[in-house]
Amino acid sequence: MATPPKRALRVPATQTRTEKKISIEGNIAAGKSTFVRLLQGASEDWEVIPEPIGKWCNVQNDSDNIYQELSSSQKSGGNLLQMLYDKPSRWSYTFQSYACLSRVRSQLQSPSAKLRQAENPVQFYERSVYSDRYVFASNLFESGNLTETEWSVYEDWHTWLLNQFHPDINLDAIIYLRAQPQRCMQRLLHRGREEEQGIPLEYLEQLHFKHESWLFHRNLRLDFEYLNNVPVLILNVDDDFKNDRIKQEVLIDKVRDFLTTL
Ligand code: UDP
Ligand code: DCM
Ligand code: MG
Repeated sequence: MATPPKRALRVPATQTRTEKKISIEGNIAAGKSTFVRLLQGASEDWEVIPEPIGKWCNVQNDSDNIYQELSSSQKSGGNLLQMLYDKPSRWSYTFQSYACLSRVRSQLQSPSAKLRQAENPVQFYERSVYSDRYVFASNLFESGNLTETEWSVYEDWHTWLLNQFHPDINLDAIIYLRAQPQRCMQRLLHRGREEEQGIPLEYLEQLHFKHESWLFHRNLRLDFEYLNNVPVLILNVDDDFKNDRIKQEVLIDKVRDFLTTL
């Protein structure tokens, strides 16, 4: 008898899910990964889903058995992030499709067994399918790196896909890590991710403007009605918090207070 195809297990669409889903948004190198690491250590009830950037820098088909025969050095796939920054007019559509696909896949993971036991479970995502579209893809379209056709195709499948996964993938809240583009540039250079070293300040300014319009001024037109009313906590992270225990505690306290309002 033929073996049925493997399907990823996920929680069925339900209004009764107990965990809150919160996205951590912010510009490139604002401090999101640093911040979610803090959250991970701050409560047993909190779980973090990092951005799947490893996949974007080494694209490969997980289900393709051929790779099982290869050594790890031979497995190396394309570096889509590098390709995006080298030639955005060629690779923006491919990158944005893959970024969103891999994010949907990682964000539909069921909560861990530990989280399912928690009294007040929270899943924190590093970014969301909404910043993929309303910050990055939209900005690439406005700067001429996605054609009208590519943008229409992207918008069409993005809306359809999210509606299929509604309400599993819906957010209960957003935390916006707000930092000046100059500060992000400093952190980007300090982090030294090779693919990003040619990013100009102007690009971070464009992305900042998009975040501000979406999450600070809240005047961006969104196709998902519920998102207009999702609560947003704004945390200023211009000052270094990575190396300052007091600042870390202040930030975590703000998150705890925010959670009590949801
Ligand atoms: N960073 C820092 N101080 C902070 C926050 C971040 O020095 O208060 C550094 C961090 O160590 C990293 C860089 O800034 O080298 C970017 O941070 P992260 O990767 O967390 O940013 P993301 O791109 O995830 O928002
Ligand atoms: N990125 C992008 N488009 C997206 C999501 C991310 O171009 N939809 C890029 C921006 C950064 C990297 O991927 O170069 C993510 O890193 P970070 O977490 O530092 O913002
Ligand atoms: Mg990060």
